[in-house]
Amino acid sequence: MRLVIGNKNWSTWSLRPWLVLKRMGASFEEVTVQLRREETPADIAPLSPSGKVPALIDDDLTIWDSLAICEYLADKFPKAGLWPADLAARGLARAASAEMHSGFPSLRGECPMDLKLRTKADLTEATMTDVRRIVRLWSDLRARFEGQGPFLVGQWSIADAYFTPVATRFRSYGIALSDYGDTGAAGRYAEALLATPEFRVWEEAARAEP
Ligand SMILES: N[C@@H](CCC(=O)N[C@@H](CS)C(=O)NCC(=O)O)C(=O)O
Repeated sequence: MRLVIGNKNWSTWSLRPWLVLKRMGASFEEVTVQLRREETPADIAPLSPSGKVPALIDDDLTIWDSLAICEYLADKFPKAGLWPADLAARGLARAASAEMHSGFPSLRGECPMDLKLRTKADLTEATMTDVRRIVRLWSDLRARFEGQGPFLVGQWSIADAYFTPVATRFRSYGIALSDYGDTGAAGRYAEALLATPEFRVWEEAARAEP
């Protein structure tokens, strides 16, 4: 398998399936396309029909879009446990991932992932609303699955891949979750996401990018 990704410092959508592949211990080749360049569309075109990264190339099949790639991997490798076995936990993990994949436009637009950045941002009301919702979502699921592990629904799942870039944004833009309703669980969850060995490998590679 080959995973086509963008720059590690910026490409949140690439980070998600990359984390999933690493977490499951899959062997795959990374193909990196430099984003934000004049030649970027021409470089992506032969690799991804949507003109966007990530894309997973598995023999003669190309799957584009981060969530479809994660679902494809979960289907192809059912023993990897990429979604929880429990029906309720799986439904909730999927709902959280889908909400991230399609939502929070204000946070995404105002606070793009930049792993090297540390600042204190003045957020707009719309972004503050996004942050409050994320804190609520994380707090509710952590309360429900607290006894089952440190991740969103206990054990690590695709949902955690979806929220790892969000945790980096909170860190980069100096967003204190306690200002948005967190009583501790959301902050601890964000720390757990940033502490996984897989994310640390990605982050180190991002730091080395020019
Ligand atoms: N919904 C898509 C979004 C993919 C996306 O927007 N990728 C960006 C990079 S993170 C991209 O390829 N942009 C093309 C460009 O910068 O020219 C997914 O989940 O994969």
